[in-house]
Amino acid sequence: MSNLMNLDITQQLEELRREAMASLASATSTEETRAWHGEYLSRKGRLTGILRGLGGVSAEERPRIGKIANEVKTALEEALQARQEELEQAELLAARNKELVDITLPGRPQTPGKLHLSTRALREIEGIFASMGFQVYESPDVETDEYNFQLLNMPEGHPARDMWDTFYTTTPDLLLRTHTSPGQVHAMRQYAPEPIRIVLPGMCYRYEPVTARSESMFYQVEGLAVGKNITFCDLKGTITNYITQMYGEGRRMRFRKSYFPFTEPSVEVDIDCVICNGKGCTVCKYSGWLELMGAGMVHPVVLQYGGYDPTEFSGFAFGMGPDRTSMQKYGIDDIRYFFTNDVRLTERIN
Ligand code: 2NL
Repeated sequence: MSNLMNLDITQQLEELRREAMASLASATSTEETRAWHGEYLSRKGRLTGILRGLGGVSAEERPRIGKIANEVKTALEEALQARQEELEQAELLAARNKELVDITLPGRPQTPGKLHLSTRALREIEGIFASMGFQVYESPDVETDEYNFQLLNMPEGHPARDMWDTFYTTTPDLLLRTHTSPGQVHAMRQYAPEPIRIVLPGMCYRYEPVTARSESMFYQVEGLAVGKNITFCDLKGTITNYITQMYGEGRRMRFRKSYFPFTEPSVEVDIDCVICNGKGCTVCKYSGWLELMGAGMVHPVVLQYGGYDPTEFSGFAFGMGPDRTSMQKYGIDDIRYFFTNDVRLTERIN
């Protein structure tokens, strides 16, 4: 009876070893090896279960069976250790490969920086007028009431002041220019009585709600020519040449009567829509025409304020919004794009 039982325990141990080894070999993760440890080697595991049976083994047989049990235990522990290391290594490698950068892949292309569309428009316009002998003149964004209004034929209380909702500073009479025209007066006063031909690009400010069509800050480019015998024909010729260089040969052009306090007579200059060729589209709001600029002959009073004798001198002037010009030319439907720093705007013109 005792011998039978001993044989049985020895067999059980051998069986357990075989089964455990096979099971361990098929474990595919450290998680599985931990479960395997629980099943075979833990305090509640199957090896312990078999060894409980040792209590019924005779005292002479116990050392021999105990030795076998220990051998099985050691063998399983060593096998576990080896398998665990193997799997840990594989798991580490797999985790690393998942994050691995393939250094043989081509790099992401760097997009070269580009000038802002407003800057490009300003330079294009400046270049065209430079070809006709105009110089670029710049002046401060902060102006006095005198330069922004009074010297432009708008004394205090003049109704035309209502055309500009102005940002005032906390210093009396100091404001953000509502147009670049005060710079033209600076230029006249600097150069009179020499004849001048200048373009004046710069930021202007108006206290207006921001919409798709108007921003509270915006670029303006003004032009001014003062000299002897300058006529409305010179204005027409200059603007015609500008339109040809900017939009190509053969555009239709029209002048409509208008009003500005600083010019007389005053006009608005339109060309037929460059998007639909005058058929009507969203850019020209189905009118077939694009408003390019305001213009006119410099008002005698303004010439006088600028230091030129209006009986001897005359001049023409014009003003346009270059961002609006770009919108018309490239079909951009919202002026706010010019301030949102989205590089896709610069891609419009390439
Ligand atoms: C517009 C109209 C204009 C001027 C600007 C000007 C300047 C001086 C004297 C006379 Cl110093 N005129 N500038 C003249 C006519 C129109 O701008 O709608 N601009 C966006």
